[in-house]
Amino acid sequence: MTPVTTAVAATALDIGAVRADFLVLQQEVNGFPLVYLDNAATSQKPAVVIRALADFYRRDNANVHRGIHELSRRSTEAYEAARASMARWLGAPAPAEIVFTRGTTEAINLVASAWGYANVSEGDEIVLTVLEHHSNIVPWQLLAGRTGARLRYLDIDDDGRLRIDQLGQLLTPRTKIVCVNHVSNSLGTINPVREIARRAHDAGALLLVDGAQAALHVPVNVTELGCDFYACSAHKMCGPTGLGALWARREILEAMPPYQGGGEMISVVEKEYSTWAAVPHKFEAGTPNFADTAALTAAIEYLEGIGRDVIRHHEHDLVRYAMERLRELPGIRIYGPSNPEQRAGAISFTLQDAHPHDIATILDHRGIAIRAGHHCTQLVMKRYGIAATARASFAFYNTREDADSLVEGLGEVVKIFGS
Ligand code: C6P
Repeated sequence: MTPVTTAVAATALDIGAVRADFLVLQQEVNGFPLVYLDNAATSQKPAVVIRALADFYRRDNANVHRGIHELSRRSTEAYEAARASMARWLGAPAPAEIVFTRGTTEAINLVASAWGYANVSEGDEIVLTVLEHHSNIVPWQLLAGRTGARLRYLDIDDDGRLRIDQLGQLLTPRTKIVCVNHVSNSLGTINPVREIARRAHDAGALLLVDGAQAALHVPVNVTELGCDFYACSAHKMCGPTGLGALWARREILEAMPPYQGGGEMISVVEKEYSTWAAVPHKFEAGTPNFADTAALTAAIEYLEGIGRDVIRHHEHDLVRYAMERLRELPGIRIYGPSNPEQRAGAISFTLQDAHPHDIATILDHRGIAIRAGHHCTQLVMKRYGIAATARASFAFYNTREDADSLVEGLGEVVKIFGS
């Protein structure tokens, strides 16, 4: 008899209760129960998050840090509580090291602009990887274009894993920063961030981690990872859209010039110059997204209630199961690590000669939502010599039955396009 270990028992997810929290999942699309497998694009929101947003507007709505009145006090408290929640979720040493942004994209642009222009000059090198989302490429191209810095790229192997062996040759005394995603949005690869941090630091460079696809799916602790910057988006972790966070080590934030100018980020304004507010407010010009931060706290508390290890365990089981089932389809090619241990929720594939958009359309007719295209990772597509993939991406509220529906729907694709 196989003993049930307490570890496994402790990681069981009450999937029925969880799904009941996500009202959006309880609908039919095109006459079929919705199977939502587009979680890498955005996650769904549990009822507590939707309620928190509505409650904030109903009860507490006022601008933060400005008015000395009860509602403004509540709003400010909620805003700073969200910062503390995000710090806890990312394992950050202090809430003051969390800067709220519009999302991962803005967080990376903030670093490329504010840190970049102060620290990168002609002939310096920035190390990226071909596995990056465009959000972690284009801001660095803009910086390189304006400063004369050089971009260098770490490749991936055929299995979609970073060629860490190339780091020795790519890291030089001119390397200022290494930028890498924690989890790939198109291949699902979980990258060895800790090792990359060590190597970058040994070379005298900083490490920025794009955590957009990690924040919900794998345990994140920025202190243990040893990185210098970590960016993520609330909407990909059951929180609201239009909100994200940048974590950076305090001394780095303190040394950085502001990103944008405006209200909230100043200490004193004179005719010719201004001085800056303390970190993190120095980086939060203008009225912040205080209503959505209230909902973010609810999202983080909800996820903490389930438990990160429970989420990871459930998703890992789903990905392993989905990969096994997908491999039954004739002519399928799955991109990214063949070992599910090295993956988080996203599975990219092509199926015979069917165009990924046709695959997505046929699945949509059966109520199954996936994404098709280059997933804002054109360098990954180029690496494999393809234009697009179909991508099914799982979250903790998905089930093995969702994977079965996907495979059944793809069976229909094979029937239509099969040779
Ligand atoms: N990826 C996807 O379908 P924003 O848009 O700022 O919230 O996140 C940008 C971003 C940055 N890095 C990675 C690894 C990402 O996956 C994303 C967003 C979505 O894959 C939309 S393109």
